[in-house]
Amino acid sequence: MRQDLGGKWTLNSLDERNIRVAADVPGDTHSALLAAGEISDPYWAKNELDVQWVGRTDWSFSRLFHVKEDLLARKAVYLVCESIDTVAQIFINGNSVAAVENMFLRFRADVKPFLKAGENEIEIRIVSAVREAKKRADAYGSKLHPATDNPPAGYEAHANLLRKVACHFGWDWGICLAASGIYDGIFLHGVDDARIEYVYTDQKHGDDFCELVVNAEVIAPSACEVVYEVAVGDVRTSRRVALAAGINKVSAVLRIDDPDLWWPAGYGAQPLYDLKARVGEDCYSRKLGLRKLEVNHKEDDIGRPLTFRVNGVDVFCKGANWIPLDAMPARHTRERYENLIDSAVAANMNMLRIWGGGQYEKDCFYELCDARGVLVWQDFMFACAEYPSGDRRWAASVRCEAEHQIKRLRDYACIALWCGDNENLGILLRSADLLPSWMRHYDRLNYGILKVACDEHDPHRLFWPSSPCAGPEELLDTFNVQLRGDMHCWDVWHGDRPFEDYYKVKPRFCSEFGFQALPSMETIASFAPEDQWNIGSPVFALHQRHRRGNSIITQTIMRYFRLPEGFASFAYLTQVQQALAMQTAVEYWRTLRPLCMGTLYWQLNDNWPVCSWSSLEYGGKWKLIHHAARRFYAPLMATAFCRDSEVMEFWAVNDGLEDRRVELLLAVRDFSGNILNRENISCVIPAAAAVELKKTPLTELAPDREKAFVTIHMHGDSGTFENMSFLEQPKNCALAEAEVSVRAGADADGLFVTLSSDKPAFYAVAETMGVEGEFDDNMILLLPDSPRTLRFKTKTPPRPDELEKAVSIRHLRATY
Ligand code: BMA
Repeated sequence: MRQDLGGKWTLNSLDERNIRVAADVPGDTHSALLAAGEISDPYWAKNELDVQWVGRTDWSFSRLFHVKEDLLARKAVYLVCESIDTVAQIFINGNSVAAVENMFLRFRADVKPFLKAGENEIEIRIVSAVREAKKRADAYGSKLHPATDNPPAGYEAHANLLRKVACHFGWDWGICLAASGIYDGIFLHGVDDARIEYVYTDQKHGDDFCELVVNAEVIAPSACEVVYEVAVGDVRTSRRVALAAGINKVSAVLRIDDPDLWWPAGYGAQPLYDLKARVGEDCYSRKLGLRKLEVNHKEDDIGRPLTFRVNGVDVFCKGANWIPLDAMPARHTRERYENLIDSAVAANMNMLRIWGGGQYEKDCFYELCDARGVLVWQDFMFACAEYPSGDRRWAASVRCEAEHQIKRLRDYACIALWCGDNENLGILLRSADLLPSWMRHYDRLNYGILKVACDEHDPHRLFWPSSPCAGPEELLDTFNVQLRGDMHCWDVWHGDRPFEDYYKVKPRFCSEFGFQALPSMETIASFAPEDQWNIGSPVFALHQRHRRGNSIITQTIMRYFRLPEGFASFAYLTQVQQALAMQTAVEYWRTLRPLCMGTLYWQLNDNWPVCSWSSLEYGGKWKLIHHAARRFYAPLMATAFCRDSEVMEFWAVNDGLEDRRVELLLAVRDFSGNILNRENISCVIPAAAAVELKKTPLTELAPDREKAFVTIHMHGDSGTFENMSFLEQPKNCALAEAEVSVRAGADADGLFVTLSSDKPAFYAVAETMGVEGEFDDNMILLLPDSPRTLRFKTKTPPRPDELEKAVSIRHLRATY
């Protein structure tokens, strides 16, 4: 019997401000204060600076609730809180029930002795995380290396002392709010006999069957005998089990013949079985995907691979890194998760990495990944810092956290591996002065706690000690070392290197690499007044958290392009260059398969409106790179690039399980669009392979590389794929001025616009400021006599003539 305690609570400040406002639970401090008008929108302009006091204040969440006699008639009445953020004391009717200090742990305790029939009060007092973290840092025996680079100067940076989302204190893309609150479920659970705590299955796959051991962890208030019933799809079994008082593990074995296997997106369907378990009167149900997952990281003749294999098939992992979807946790709604995950899948992604500076995600995240076929690289929540694993209390809490999260998540088909942290090993190996103490802390945490928990509770999944790293037991800084394990390749961004430097890198699996861009004008307008639309302005300085972010962006524009006129053109060009950076890396690395078997760029999403490496803006709007990702991650892709400045290589990549016959037209054109040189190739691109189509010296392709460009048109059963490459940096090319015309219309499939151009128009983008909606493609090449039709997706369709009026076009030549 459950009684939900979510709903309207009261939020009080425990200071002289004496603020008292209504608060939604689940919810956070800032969302409640914003709704009550106590603070202004922290995402607007420089308001962040005015709300810093919220994270420095102690808060109390409280509510009254009515308890009925029949709840109190139960043997035990548990209070269950999925996540309390973070250091807090729980009171019922004025009695202190418990202290909590880890938001990644579920709290559960029998509170029956504190309850009475009729009206009751619950209060959760949360101390300021900012002050508490500082206090603990000062009290810790030695100085712990905090995540210094990332929280902006002036903020306290000791998130490593608390079990709280690290980026709540700010990151190099993240606002510092240090929100606190009560998240996910909070309820009373009255029980008489056994209750199910966790259910988890072991899958053993044979040729045409899957043997499932369905284990349940069951808690019984006293010894008893109950029936344990399990059903998976229409196969069921039941048995009587004797339970002792306390924690019990019960199991049942089922055999599913000819199972419908679960596949990552692009490799097959995602059938999910209904799993139901019952122990006495307590029931449990979930969806379950059946698949065999292996990870190959055995030394080979090149180095050490990292290859994910699902149902015997090696999967080229294509995706991005995931950060928490909003700095105000009350806004973590299922609808927004769905929107982002759908956008990832629409861009042909099949893996997301949950980055260790954020949070173990809500169940709905993993449910959606299971349903859509998105593999999940799951970090434990440790990032870029030294952790106090020498502290017994802290270590015990993290042990419980790891166990809880593994047990909670291990039955999701999508989870592909457990990873100890983000970058701790790499950073510590570079910090010679901190090495001995940090190495001890790292070893105790990653090998002494996390690996042990994985081996015990999820022995069939790989534990990867850190990202990046060369693999279990190896101590190698793989920020730059290639050919072993996973790599974070940051030289182009952090090292101010040209995009062509990606051609010098051969990763086995690149789990981070990225390039920043400004968000769209629409998103810019949502955080900056018009007089601040300039990256030198104070508002832009605050909405850019990487110290050199704006200078790297600007300098790179100067490397490749002519200086754009006007802020909107500048913003557009930053998005074009971001897309080109990632396209350069991914297309090349995909041609290296099977040497390289994965690319996850940094980063998929934003947790507030900001200039960052994301491909989806705050709110989910696609940056141009996301449109480019749909192409550079296409299962069947063709590309042309010059690794040295003299030769152009043409490649095709097929990630699919079937050979593909394709017809290719490779053309060299001048800037009026005339074909100077063409070649038709008809060939088969074998399954799971990259094929070099040809290699041509640039001098043979075009006498003057500043006056020509290359187009690729590939056609086959699975549709058409197009790509283009310049032979020279665009700023040196003699681009023709192009006149693009727009015609809007509507048909049975909805609204569309058709774009035509008299001359080649590069990276052409259609925008609709003021009319809400998105085009299904963007950043395209418009060739004369080849109009392109873009579909317009919107919830509130305008008339075609209104759409036509709202559309504005940008393209490269029009920026100067
Ligand atoms: C990597 C990530 C993040 C960071 C990003 C950009 O190091 O793991 O910590 O936000 O680079 O600097």
